[in-house]
Amino acid sequence: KVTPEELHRLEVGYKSFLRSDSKSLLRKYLTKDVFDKLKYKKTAFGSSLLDCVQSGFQNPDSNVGIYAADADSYVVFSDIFNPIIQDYHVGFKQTDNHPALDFGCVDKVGNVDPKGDYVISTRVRCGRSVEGYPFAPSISQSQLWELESKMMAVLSDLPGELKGTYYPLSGMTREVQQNLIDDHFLFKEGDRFLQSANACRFWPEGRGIYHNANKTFLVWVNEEDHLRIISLQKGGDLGATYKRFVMGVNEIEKKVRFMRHERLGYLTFCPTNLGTAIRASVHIKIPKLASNMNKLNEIAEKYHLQIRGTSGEHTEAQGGVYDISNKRRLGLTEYEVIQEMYHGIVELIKHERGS
Ligand code: ADP
Ligand code: CIR
Repeated sequence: KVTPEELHRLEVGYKSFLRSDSKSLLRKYLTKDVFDKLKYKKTAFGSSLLDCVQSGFQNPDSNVGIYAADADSYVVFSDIFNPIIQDYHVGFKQTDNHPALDFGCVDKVGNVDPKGDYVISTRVRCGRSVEGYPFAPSISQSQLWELESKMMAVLSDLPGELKGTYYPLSGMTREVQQNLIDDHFLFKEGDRFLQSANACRFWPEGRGIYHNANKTFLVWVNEEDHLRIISLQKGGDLGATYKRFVMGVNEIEKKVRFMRHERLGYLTFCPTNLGTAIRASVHIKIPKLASNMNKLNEIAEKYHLQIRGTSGEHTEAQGGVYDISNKRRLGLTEYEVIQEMYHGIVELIKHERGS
């Protein structure tokens, strides 16, 4: 049961949230009716509404503002998750089901910028949660260590091009860590959205990064999600990047069971990552479009693209370099996600060229 103290903190938090100028999806959909209906509820794992919304309450500049404190939160607090999911993933309704996994024909995916005029690098990543382990706010220190060792064993067995080394965050020098972050390989530290969601407990214990020798295949362990599986390379060859990504995911899935929900697909901590959990992005220089942000935003909306800064979400573009990716991940297959991103980036480049 929700204790009187928890209820009090929720009420106080909600009141000040309503006074903020937040433009988050949480602000849009957490009406008084929804709030009053959900404020007494708890999940089977003991999480409350506050555990899901405290990040959005404490960071009114959130885009979304909610995380699933545990897998059951998507069900118990569906009155707030469903409208946010429908809005973010552009039309995925409460009655819709996410399609079955379908990577499609990886050899059919092309280069978004064959002449190499605009795209600096291409990256495809997915989030995965591992069966039997709670999400970040509830995972214990020993579970973090256990999951890390399990993943170290799995990763040390990867074949061919995927072969690499695991580097734990604890014990890593500041300099090595910062270089990996600056080169866009490693997750950043101290993300205030994750911290206030209670997702950084025991940091840096149990966290780490695996990568192959030329850093084109990477796996993040126990950051926002249990796993982030990443393929990254210079230039615009989405096909090659995607092919390596699919190979990596398939190899890992031979040894690890991922959490999957009948309606929502792969389960992740943040509702924006549900479904395929794929974000396919380019680092791209588009100076003409960038000088007309209204136009750029209009094109992004039309093709369901999301624009981020050079160092990822909640950062600014440096030197005119934007991170542009698919926005939707739920309600379409893996192959469709990649096609959507491919098509969007090609159109964007057409506009930049002015043809
Ligand atoms: P996510 O893991 O959800 O994609 P971020 O937006 O924080 O999260 O990005 C993680 C890192 O990946 C950042 O350092 C970002 O700059 C880098 N990144 C994303 N897309 C690309 C890309 N196409 N090329 C190079 N680095 C990229
Ligand atoms: C936010 O709401 O801004 C953070 N909690 C991060 C949400 C994930 N962002 C996204 O747009 N994919």
